[in-house]
Amino acid sequence: MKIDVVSIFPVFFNVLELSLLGKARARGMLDFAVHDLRDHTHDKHRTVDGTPAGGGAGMVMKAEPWGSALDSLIAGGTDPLLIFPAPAGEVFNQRLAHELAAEKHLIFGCGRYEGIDQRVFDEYTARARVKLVSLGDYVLNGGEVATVAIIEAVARLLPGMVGNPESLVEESHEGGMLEYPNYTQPAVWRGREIPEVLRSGNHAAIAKWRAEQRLLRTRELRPDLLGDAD
Ligand code: 6GU
Repeated sequence: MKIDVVSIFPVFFNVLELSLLGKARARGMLDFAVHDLRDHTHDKHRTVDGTPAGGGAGMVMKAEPWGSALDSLIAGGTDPLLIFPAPAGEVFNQRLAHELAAEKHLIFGCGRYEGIDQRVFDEYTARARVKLVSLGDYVLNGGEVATVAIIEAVARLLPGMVGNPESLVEESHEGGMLEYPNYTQPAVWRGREIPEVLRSGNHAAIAKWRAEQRLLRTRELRPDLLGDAD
């Protein structure tokens, strides 16, 4: 998979080297690049923003640097998906993470200030596939944090990224439920025992217990996931 990010804070993405991403790149599963939006300006001050047309508070990101940056990235004929993180977007979840993991080329456009000139969305919606994605119902200062979160969630789903692919199947939010509780040695810690069934060696009983626990936990902590909000 190829991932390009356009941002005015390229160093923001250095954290990705620490997590799974460094591994993915080293293994050649991910071609990841960050591009500084200011490299697509031509004035002395490398201006990326302007005052809002019609007046109002804050600043709006100018269309020209975005046009220059995105033109160069979509030029390769890779049928990329352009993702603009924004509070107005579709709320990100595990289903969408799987959807994005099936793409060949993702381009993230990280907006700052009050947003990007609307004509940028209009232009690229006409020329490419565009998706607005939100992390949740709260406001961040820009798309960078959201992009880091989305890339981490997507990259770990790429084939060969986790040692044991079964751990992907059983984790929280797969199959629309939370994960069952996990334990490891010692058998007793501060008087608290590992549930008997997990030490029984009875694999059918363990699978049954875990399935029950997933349902109980989901009902208790996230009933909305079950769609019956009880
Ligand atoms: Cl993706 N961007 C911004 N700026 N704020 C957000 C968000 C994204 N998701 C939640 N809040």
